[in-house]
Amino acid sequence: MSLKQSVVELAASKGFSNTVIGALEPLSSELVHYKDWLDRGYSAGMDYMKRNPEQRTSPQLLYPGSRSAIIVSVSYYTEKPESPGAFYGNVARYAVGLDYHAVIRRKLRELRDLLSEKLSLNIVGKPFTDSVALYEQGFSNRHGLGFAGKNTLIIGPKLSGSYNFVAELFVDVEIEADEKYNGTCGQCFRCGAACPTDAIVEPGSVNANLCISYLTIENKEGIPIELREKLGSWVFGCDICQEVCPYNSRPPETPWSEFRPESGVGHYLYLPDLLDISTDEEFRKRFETTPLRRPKRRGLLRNALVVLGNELFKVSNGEQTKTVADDVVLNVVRRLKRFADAEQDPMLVEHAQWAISRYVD
Ligand code: B12
Ligand code: SF4
Ligand code: SF4
Repeated sequence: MSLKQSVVELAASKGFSNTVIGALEPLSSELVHYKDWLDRGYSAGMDYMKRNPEQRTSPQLLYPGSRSAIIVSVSYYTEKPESPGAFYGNVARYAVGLDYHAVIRRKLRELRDLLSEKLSLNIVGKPFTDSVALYEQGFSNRHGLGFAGKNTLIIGPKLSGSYNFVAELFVDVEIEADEKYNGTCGQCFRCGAACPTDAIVEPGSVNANLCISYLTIENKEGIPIELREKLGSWVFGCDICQEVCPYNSRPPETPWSEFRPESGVGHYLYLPDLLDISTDEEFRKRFETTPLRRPKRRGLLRNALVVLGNELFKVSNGEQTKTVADDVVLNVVRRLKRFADAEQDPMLVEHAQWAISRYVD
């Protein structure tokens, strides 16, 4: 069995869905698209994306001594139950369990040790996912982990779909690199049609300024008023452009318990309770081990206020499909008023007032 076959088999035995090998050459053609994306202002407030695009597209600079990269994907998909009802916010599937950065790094270290043991090599390897200056989309697309869908996500072969993380183990052994995978979206552009904010500005380009995922996770400011309604019930991230994708019609479930909803916050958050988190310390205690820590208390409460406003609008216009008792609704309005009176942050106060204004008596 070749070295590559062994790597692929051992990675599969650890639960990784797809594994390919990347060569450490500069991603020169990908850099052109990346720079164009930046020039159009699509990176919004993510200043780290603007820093040194050449470095991001130079995998050979990332870890001196490495000779190849084992590029893997792993499913984070779990079935989403029906919403428990009014005032619950939707959590994107990638975030329902434990923080993937730590989980994947640990699994990749285990893979490195397994490779060393089974192949009788002393492999030095560095594991990464979504945490270093590497254009992972361009890199994994070039070496056939999947193909880049029109929603820009990597869609894996054999109906493994796009509900997958992408990660890399840079190793100091040379392994034959893989070529591009020739998948295609064909004539489909369902993701573009379904995106509530028209963030997929053209096939293969997402303008983060408009993307709910950006607005609720990376954005450090308020949510622009004209986009608040479009968030619907998404309190953290957004999966719409994946839910409508035909390649996700039978997604494989995650192989790891860490990504299951029981391990983290789950698929839905009861939003009025978030208003009781009054300090950063309390917030950390509740969310530290999950991806929801990223926007901090300020960001997550901002999102919750917008979704509560949308829920109040729905309830008071009879658009909520499940019956909600009047006293429950009035209690939410009271909690919002209390929050607006006690909160020190002007941005959050403004969002709370907006939410209250969405309730039509
Ligand atoms: C910044 C970022 C974001 C931003 C910007 C997203 C974007 N599309 O650029 C925001 C906050 C919006 C975001 C959202 C999400 N993200 Co994000 N994000 C990243 C990050 C850190 C960088 C992405 C990047 O480089 N963007 C720059 C642009 C230029 O790249 P791109 O457009 O995606 O490039 C592709 C296409 O444009 C196309 N392409 C190539 N050449 C050309 C040429 C032309 C002319 C055209 C038109 C297209 C094209 O192929 C490229 C490769 O796929 C990566 C991790 C990393 N370090 O790479 C994770 C990453 C992309 N995110 C990920 C995830 C899971 C998400 C969400 C699904 C989370 C959620 N549920 O809320 C959403 C999906 C939204 C979407 N449709 O993109 C995963 C995706 C895994 C996968 N299977 O693809 C990644 C890889 C993290 C990881 N390591 O697993 N994300
Ligand atoms: S994540 Fe949501 S808002 Fe962003 S591009 Fe996809 S559908 Fe549009
Ligand atoms: S919904 Fe259609 S166009 Fe969009 S990524 Fe999936 S297959 Fe491609």
